[in-house]
Amino acid sequence: MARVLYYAPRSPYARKVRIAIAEKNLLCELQQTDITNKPPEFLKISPIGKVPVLVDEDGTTLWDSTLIMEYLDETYPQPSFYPSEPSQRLQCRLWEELADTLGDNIVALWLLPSQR
Ligand SMILES: N[C@@H](CCC(=O)N[C@@H](CS)C(=O)NCC(=O)O)C(=O)O
Repeated sequence: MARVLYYAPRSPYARKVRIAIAEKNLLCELQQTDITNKPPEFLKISPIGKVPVLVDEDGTTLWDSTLIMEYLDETYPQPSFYPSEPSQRLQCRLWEELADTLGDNIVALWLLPSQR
């Protein structure tokens, strides 16, 4: 089956995953998803109702951009996104978490209201 990424164009979390997919040169269908009026088939695979959601070629389905990034890096290691050395990896994850937390605030203040 084809790999599919459920995304919204303005989602910074989906964009993070789209960049990793492009850098890793993976074939992937992009399924644009209306997060203000979520289709039932999307809610079936996304218990938290948020994009991004990745459905991999073997049917592996996962959500949350950070979990998707870790999964992609472990499953398709070239080129690698996270450093392998533990302290460098931790630094990278800390910056990613900081960016995601800032993203949460931006999404709450700006992106979602302007899409309604
Ligand atoms: N922690 C999640 C956050 C995902 C997220 O907040 N996505 C937003 C779009 S930017 C969403 O789908 N919101 C829909 C909703 O809250 O109903 C991740 O990193 O994937």
